[in-house]
Amino acid sequence: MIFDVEMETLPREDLEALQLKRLQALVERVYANVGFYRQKFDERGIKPSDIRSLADLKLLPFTEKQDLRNHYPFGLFAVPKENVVRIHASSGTTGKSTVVGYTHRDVRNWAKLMARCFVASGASAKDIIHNAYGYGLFTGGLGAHYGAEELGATIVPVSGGGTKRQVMLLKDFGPTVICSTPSYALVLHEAAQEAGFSFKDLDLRIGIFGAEPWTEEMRRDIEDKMGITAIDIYGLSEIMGPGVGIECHNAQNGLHIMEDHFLVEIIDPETGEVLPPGEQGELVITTLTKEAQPLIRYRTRDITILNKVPCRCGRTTARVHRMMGRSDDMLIIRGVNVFPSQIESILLETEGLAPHYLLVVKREGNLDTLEIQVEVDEKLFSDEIKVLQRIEGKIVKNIKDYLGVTAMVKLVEPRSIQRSEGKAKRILDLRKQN
Ligand code: DLL
Repeated sequence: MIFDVEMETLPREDLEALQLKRLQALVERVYANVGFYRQKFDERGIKPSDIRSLADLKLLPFTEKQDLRNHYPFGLFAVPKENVVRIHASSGTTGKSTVVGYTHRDVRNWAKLMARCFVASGASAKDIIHNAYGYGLFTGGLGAHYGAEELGATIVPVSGGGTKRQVMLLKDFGPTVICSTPSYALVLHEAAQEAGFSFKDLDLRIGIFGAEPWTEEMRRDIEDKMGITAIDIYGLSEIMGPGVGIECHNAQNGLHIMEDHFLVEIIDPETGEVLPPGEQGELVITTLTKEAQPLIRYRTRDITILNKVPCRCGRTTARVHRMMGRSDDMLIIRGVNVFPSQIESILLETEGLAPHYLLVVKREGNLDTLEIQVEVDEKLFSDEIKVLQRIEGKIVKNIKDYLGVTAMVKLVEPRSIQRSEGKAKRILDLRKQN
């Protein structure tokens, strides 16, 4: 099923005509109303009327997270403050948080896009949705909440945390859909097992997971353990929140971008040059319809690949590969670039390991070292030391063979790695603390 048949299946020609119309209106709007953009355009000698085709997008300047910080909190609003009905903000672990505003129409559009997402995932108005994304300044909770209501489904607004209670509600309310980070879904499943049951004993059939990187191997692990279809959902607060893109349950192969609202490009993160479909690079997004805080060519830092091949689900929208990492999370270990997701794939292909790990990066002298702490499952834990050593050796070898990096591997006890109720913290970079 498709929620907005007209928009999600527009012939590409019509979609691109709509995108151009919206882009031209956007450029006019930001030039007239946002000092930051007017100045950037003037510096480059660009006038809104210079945007005559979608290809002219490349004339426009990029927007970076730092630009939002420099204009903290409301400096990039394109409407008077009284027209803003909602504020969200990112947690700001690496500096001041970034703030986002929404008009009434922005909130309505977001709800509709999230309703599209639910339907793409295989859900319908008949479903009960357990929403374990955090409510509050984080966009996950309220984003999924409004979308579920727009669809007419039943939403259970549990938010993150209170794990034992969540497990009870999963049993008592019989939700058919769960929304959370993939890592928190694993925490909930673990807690269910402690309470004596498995997700497989419940009515759950779909998990809508995002807000943090995860891999195909993690998907398989989750689907096997929980007996559900695990769907990848992408978004970021600066652009809107969850719902910028989602996989369809028909193909589970790439995330459909809501292209009537977001114009996407893939660029070379070093040079800024636009790359063709099929090439890996940084995702850049222009918001075509946002009123309160539109962004032009926002550099997400997320690494992916654009795919314009039509999907068998019938949607005509372009897809992006599941996020392969963030350019700022890429570890450079003795000159070799590694994404945490590549390590996750290798770990989860190794039998006997649990999907909980921590990558500890240190500098010893002038050399970077990588230690991988990974939990073993209960069964393996009771095995002989020799067996454990053999597994450590196997992981070290696979990481060297596939990624070209020498790592130390430390198998740790079940449940010894810290669990998170939202986004998992998987990298401890001790180099940054000195
Ligand atoms: O995480 C919005 C969201 C909520 C998305 C719920 C999906 C579900 P931020 O907190 O601003 O917003 O973080 C955005 O999280 O740039 C990515 O690096 C990462 N991210 C989000 N979804 C995925 C995903 C929300 N499916 C940042 N796969 C983004 C990998 C993801 N990374």
